[in-house]
Order: sequence, then structure tokens, then C-alpha cells
Amino acid sequence: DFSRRTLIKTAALAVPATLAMPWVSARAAAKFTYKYGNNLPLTHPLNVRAAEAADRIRAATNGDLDIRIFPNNQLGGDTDMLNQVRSGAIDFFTPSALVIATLVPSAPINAVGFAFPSYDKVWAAMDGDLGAYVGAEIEKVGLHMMKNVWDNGFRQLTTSAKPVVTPDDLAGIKIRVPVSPLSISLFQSLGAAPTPMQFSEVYTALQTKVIDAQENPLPILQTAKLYEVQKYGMLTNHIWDGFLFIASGKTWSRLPEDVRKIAEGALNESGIKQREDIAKMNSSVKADLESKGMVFNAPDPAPFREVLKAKGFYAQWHEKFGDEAWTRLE
Ligand code: TK8
Repeated sequence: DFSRRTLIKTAALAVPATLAMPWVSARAAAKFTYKYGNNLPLTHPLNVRAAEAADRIRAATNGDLDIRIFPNNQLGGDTDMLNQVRSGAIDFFTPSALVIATLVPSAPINAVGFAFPSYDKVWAAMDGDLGAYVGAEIEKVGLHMMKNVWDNGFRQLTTSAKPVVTPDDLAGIKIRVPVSPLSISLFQSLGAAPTPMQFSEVYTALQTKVIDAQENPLPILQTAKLYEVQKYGMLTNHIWDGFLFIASGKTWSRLPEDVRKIAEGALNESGIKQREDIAKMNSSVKADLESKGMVFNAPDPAPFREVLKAKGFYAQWHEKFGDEAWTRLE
């Protein structure tokens, strides 16, 4: 019976095809195709783990939510992406609290110089009172922050001309800092000459010697290849920095509640794994950068803190952040 055989054959072909390539039908059926932008290369754990979360979200929502990642400043620098996530032009963005401070001044309380001596204290604060406070402040401007903060790392100073051992060595050094009042104030108080600049411009500015120095965690030095344009690394640990996983309030609220729950759950879970990745890199990256020609030292932080105290840095920022936020640091 010809027609029956054709039917069976067609069915036999069709079934393995969808089994072998489930994402074809899933992608085609996506109800929500959302954009996530950031400023780091695909090799950074931020992107590796976000891609993994996106896969799990796609599977768990039967393809309804398809998060596409635009790494490496493809959608513009941080300032552009911050505007886009506010307007809903992009759906997710992972700024450092330093960067979102232009919009939410109270956000970077974690980034007060030398506030955290260790990761234990960092996660106790960020998974507890401090993180909850920052999340609530961010909701007030129409953005949604996922509960778990991802890890950027402790920021370390790098220079091209000479190493820094004491605060005196910083005098007049042209250092790039994120576009953030707190970073500018910190390095001004230490006697350096900070230039605020988006991360997207840092590599070229160092290469062309427009600036002499910058500061970022070890995993960024490695994945963004800043070791190619910097010689000296100082393990100053002067700021602990995280990525706030932000959704645009406008487009986040358009997702059905069950989809939001799946997405936030997967992102929070991947955030914990991303913290573990960074922890591993914290103990392995220095040796790799040394093999690539960088020279490291570990300055005593005490004299840096003394200068900051003497210059009124802590008093000034305590007043700006206010008691409510400041007590969550202590
Ligand atoms: C956060 C990070 C980066 C940033 C910067 O967006 O501009 O230095 O703090 O460390 O990618």
C-alpha cells in the first residue's frame, strides 16, 4: 500500500531529525529573544557561565526564552549598554557596581577602598544585607537585579613604566579608572592622576601610552590580554568588584512569571559556578602572566589605607553613602 508506506517513511525521517536537532525547532519557536551585552571576551568565566545558563534556560522553557550573548563591547561600551538596558533596547547587562553608580549612586558601597580583607567577608555581605540593599536600590530605577552577584575579583593595579610599592610611587601616575566617582576619588586621594574611561578603550589607551596604568582583577588582565600592554602587576586588592546581573525592568516584566523564575534560578546557579571559576583563576593566573613577561609584587596595604584616612576619603564616602549603607559594610 503505497500511501501508507510513504507516510511511515516520512514519519521515520521526521522523528530522528527533530530528536537530533531539538534546538532547530526550539529556536524557531522562541517567544522571547533577549539580548545580553557585556564588555568582556567570550573566554572570561562571566561569558562561559552565562552561555551555559542561557542553554539551560532555553531547554527549561522549551525554547520560549532565547538569550543571545553579545560579548566584548559589541553593543557599545558600558555607558551605552547602561542606557540600552534602561530603555529596554537590551534585556540584560552585567556592570560592575562602580559603573552603575552614575545611575544608582549608592550601588558601589562594596567598592570603598580596602573594605574587604577576604572572600568570606565579601560573600557574607553580598549574599546578605549589603547585596539586598543594593538590589533594592537598583529596583528603584526600574531595573531588576538577580539575587546572586557574580565575581569580577579583587582589583589589582598594573603599570607600564615602574612598579608601585608605596603610595608615593603613585604620585602623578596617569591611571585609567572606570567611569565612576568612587574610583576617581580613590586614586585622587592616593595622589595619582586618574582618567575615567570606558573599559572598551583601555587596551588601546595603554598601547598608545595615553595612560600609564589601570586596575582590574587578574582574570580580566588575562582574558582581555592587558598583559600585552602592561609590565608591572601590584597585588593591591584595593577593591573587591562584582558583576551585578541586571535585567531591564521593562522587558523582564513582559516575561511570564514561570519563565522569569526559571531564568533567575539558572542565572543564580551559574553565578555560583562562575565564582568558583574566578577563585581557581585567582590562584593560577599570576604564574601565567609572569610567563608572559609581567612582574608582580604585593605592596603592604597599610600605608595606602593610612593615606586614604588622612585625606578624608573614608569620612567623605561614609557621608555620601549614608549610615544605612555604611553599617552594612562593617
Ligand atoms: C565590569 C568589568 C570591568 C570594569 C572596568 O564591567 O571598566 O574596569 O570594572 O572590570 O568588565
